[in-house]
Amino acid sequence: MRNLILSSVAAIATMAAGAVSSAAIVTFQQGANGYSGTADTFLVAGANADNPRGTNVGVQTRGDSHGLIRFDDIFGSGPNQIPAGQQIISATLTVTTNNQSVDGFQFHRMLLPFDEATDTWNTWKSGTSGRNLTEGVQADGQEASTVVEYIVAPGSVDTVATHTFDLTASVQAWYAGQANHGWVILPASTAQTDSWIFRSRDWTTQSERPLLTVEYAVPEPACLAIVGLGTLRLLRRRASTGPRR
Ligand SMILES: [Ca+2]
Ligand SMILES: [Ca+2]
Ligand SMILES: [Ca+2]
Repeated sequence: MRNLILSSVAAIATMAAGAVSSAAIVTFQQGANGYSGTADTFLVAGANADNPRGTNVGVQTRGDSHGLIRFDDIFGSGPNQIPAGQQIISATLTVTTNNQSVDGFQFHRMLLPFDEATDTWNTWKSGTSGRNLTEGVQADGQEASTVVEYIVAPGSVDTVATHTFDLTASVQAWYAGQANHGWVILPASTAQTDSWIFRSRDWTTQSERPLLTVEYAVPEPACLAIVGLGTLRLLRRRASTGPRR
């Protein structure tokens, strides 16, 4: 009986360890695994201030240009979605830079929806639907969050390469129920002239399109509940086997 109890303890320990190692990774990239929920575009002053750039193969940010990107349909019970009742461990965005920049940029969570098919530099000064009267998107707590979700430090996207940004807090907030309107990428200064362009979801080569990677796991309280239940059963077994000894 002691051996049985010891083996049960070992099984529970394995179960607890297994819960930690059962973390799953799901990726979202336009055209991969049937995913088609990426929306991306940029808003730019000047000649294209009234022209949507949603079908452009790049997302451009600089002093007078704001990048926008969103991944829809990432939560749900589908085969390549994040199911309910999990814990988001990490979330990263990986992009392929094809026009590098020495400048700095920052990601902010969008608080209002955007439409890559219709939105432009000038539609974001409409004064309607929550939008303010200034061209482009502002991190004013109205159009976009004042919180910087990720700082792209000067010099960190100065090569033609893939670049990855930790945006865990955003995905955790969306998973917790906040509306997922994606991110705006703003220049650190309106005076910046060195464009940063990464390949959009419209880029021909699927593997070079923006990639959202999310790792999730069974939340700890559930693991503890399983262990607790096992301990309770053990104690009962000890109690029931006690008198036989
Ligand atoms: Ca696009
Ligand atoms: Ca605006
Ligand atoms: Ca550049």
